[in-house]
Amino acid sequence: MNTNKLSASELMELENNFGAHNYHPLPVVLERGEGVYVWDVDGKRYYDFLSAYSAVNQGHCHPKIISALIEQAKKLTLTSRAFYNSQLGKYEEYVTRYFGYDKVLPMNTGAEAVETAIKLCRKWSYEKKGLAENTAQIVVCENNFHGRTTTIVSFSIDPEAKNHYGPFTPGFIVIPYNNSAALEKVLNENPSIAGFLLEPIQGEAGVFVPDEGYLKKCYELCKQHNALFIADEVQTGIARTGQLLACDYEGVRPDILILGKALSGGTCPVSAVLSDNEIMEVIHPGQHGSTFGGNPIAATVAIAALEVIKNEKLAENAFRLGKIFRKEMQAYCGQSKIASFVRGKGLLNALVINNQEHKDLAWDICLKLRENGLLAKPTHTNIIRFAPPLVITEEQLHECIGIIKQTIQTFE
Ligand code: IF1
Repeated sequence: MNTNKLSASELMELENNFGAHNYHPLPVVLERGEGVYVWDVDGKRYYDFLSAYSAVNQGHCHPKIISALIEQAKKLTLTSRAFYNSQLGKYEEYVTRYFGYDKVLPMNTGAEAVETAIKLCRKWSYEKKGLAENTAQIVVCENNFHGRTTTIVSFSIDPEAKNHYGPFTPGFIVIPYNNSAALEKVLNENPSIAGFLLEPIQGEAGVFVPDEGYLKKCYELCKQHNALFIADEVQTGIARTGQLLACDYEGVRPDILILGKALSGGTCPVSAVLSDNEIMEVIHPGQHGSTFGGNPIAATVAIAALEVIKNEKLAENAFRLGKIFRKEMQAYCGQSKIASFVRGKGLLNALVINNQEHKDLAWDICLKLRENGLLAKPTHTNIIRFAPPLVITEEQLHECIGIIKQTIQTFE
């Protein structure tokens, strides 16, 4: 087949025919991106309000990140960790100082970093806390999303993500989110708790923001019971919520911090697990690793991606513009029959749609938004996530708010 000049529908058909059907994408075929914009194969331009699930916080194809990627790609791409490479040490020093930890363990995807954190926590609990072998329990929350591996879906409560993938990994206790009393109870009743793993804001659950004080209270409870507080900031981290980390809002410094997505500005899979020596030193040569983890391209690109966050004050921008977005959208919701309310922090926001009379309303709104030049994706049938690249300007944001309001208006 001549793959030079295929139409959008031909390209979608190819994916449909030759790719596994593990996604249901919005019908738009993208071929180019720059900053807050993406273009489809017909040259139509859109505002990207998904940002590859927060992997492109720095904007599409940020010139500084792309330049770092290209320059390093021309020199050395992969050595494996059987040898040292010229970039990894510099990155490890940079990222640990940046987030304030002793050490980093580099991986690739978010799920791998979560797996790494689980292994680290378990090993720490046997070697430092003194739990009996194979008894460690990790507490997690209902409606969590931490990735797709067999162990991670073992403690999911979403049947879509979990069903028919068993048998499942034991060693996890699920408690309600945003309920520190539930954590206190489980810590009091069970002496084998190694740690508590949570998202500081639940992303997949529909941008569910816990009550103020929840993270701090949970952190304190973990300290009282010598359990590790493990924050999955794969989605919330790296300026998305208006602070460098969502945990920063409550002055909580996780014992183990998990990062991914925007760590590479969306150029290649780069994830990281950060902790202090007391924890990280339980892992010795041969006990954990990855062929690609810590590769020279990842190391170089991650420094550039983190520099952009600081230099362009993206956390500050997300904080300020997020307030404007929620204020404007909340005002709209006040006089709307179908837009119920908006929630979120920084530029991680969700609009809850009343779909009682029209089940596919959120999907249909997203199709209309696409027509009107803005890309967003519904989740859980009635929630639309709005998460533009953090380089968006106030003027652009106002234009986008206009598009969103105008679009929803046509469904009222
Ligand atoms: C998919 C949502 C976002 C994550 C947290 C770890 C990972 C993720 C907090 C794993 C990944 C994704 C993956 C993506 C959809 C997505 C998502 F819709 F499910 F909720 F971002 F909003 N921890 N999140 O959110 O990272 O292994 O994918 O690199 O299609 O599964 P990964």
